Amino acid sequence: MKEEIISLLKKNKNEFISGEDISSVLGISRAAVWKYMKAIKEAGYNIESVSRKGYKLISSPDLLTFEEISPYLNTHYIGKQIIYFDSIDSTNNEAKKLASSGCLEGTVIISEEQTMGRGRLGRNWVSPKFKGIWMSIVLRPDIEPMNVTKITQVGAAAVLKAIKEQGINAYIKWPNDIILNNKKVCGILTEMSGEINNINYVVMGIGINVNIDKEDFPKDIEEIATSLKIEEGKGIKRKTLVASILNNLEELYDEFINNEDIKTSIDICRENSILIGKTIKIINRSNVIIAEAINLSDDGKLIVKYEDGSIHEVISGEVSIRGLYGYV
Ligand code: BTX
Repeated sequence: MKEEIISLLKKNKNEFISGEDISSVLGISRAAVWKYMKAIKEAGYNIESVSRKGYKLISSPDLLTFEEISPYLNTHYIGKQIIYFDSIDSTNNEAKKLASSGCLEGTVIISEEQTMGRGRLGRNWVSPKFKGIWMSIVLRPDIEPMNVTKITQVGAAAVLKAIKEQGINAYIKWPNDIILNNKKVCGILTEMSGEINNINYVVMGIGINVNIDKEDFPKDIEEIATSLKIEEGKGIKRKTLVASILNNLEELYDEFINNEDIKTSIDICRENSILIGKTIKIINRSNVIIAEAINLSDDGKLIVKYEDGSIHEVISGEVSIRGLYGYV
């Protein structure tokens, strides 16, 4: 009911709507209107209430609910369902549950905080409340399972485009990080359920450090992690950034799935790569190889030159990449 009242207030923006009108439109008592209005104000909505005139919405908070994000969306299916949590263990875990019980493709699970956010290979992902974008998108691609790793590149390209639309110059660290001033500002975790030649679903988890302050990062990652706010010196509106990521994602993902064409995404990853031209360490379990990153192949593999001059293609999912002297 809170959602319905917020959407009524938004429809009547700049005007008062009376408690009586709200109660008759929504079929609830005046006392219930008053109770919900109190909860809506507590959630951060600035509402002017004047006796005999009613309620007027002055401003909305930067919450990542469907009501706040949807006005900025121009997608057909991604984000048409946004399942919102105040707090959750991991949006990827929830997305996997919903995906296996048949939720629609494009369903987005988003939470203001994660208590057990996950990175790749069982690593953790720091996800403090109201300070980032912690979301997972359920996809049902009709492609060969071996091509699923390419979806991470589509996600990275969508996030990079959205960050650039904010006027911020970031880079992609193949395969799944976005980098700002040599530190990690976003990570992507793509997980799949399927059989040898059939995909049930893919969950793409995106974590972006938006308004995190320096002191929010634990000591062990403060050298490698940063946020848009730390680097830009000002807070960024999360809801428009979410919408812009989903808008870009649908466009690039459709191109990949419908036309089997990943060119636009790979071009974005290549043009904005922080690795190409650098000497890197390729870490595969305890095995470390020093190589030069030369290019991205058209299907999203990292092309590297070993010290003996031989050329190899690295498939994401197998390895971690580090710079020779630091994170990138
Ligand atoms: P990754 O394995 O590449 O990165 C994880 C590593 O990054 C950690 O071991 C730590 O060193 C560092 N790290 C942890 N938290 C942060 C942070 N907030 N910013 C920068 N560096 C950090 C990257 O995995 C994939 C992360 C995906 C996160 C999303 S959030 C929504 C979804 N739900 C979920 O549980 N995970 C995904």
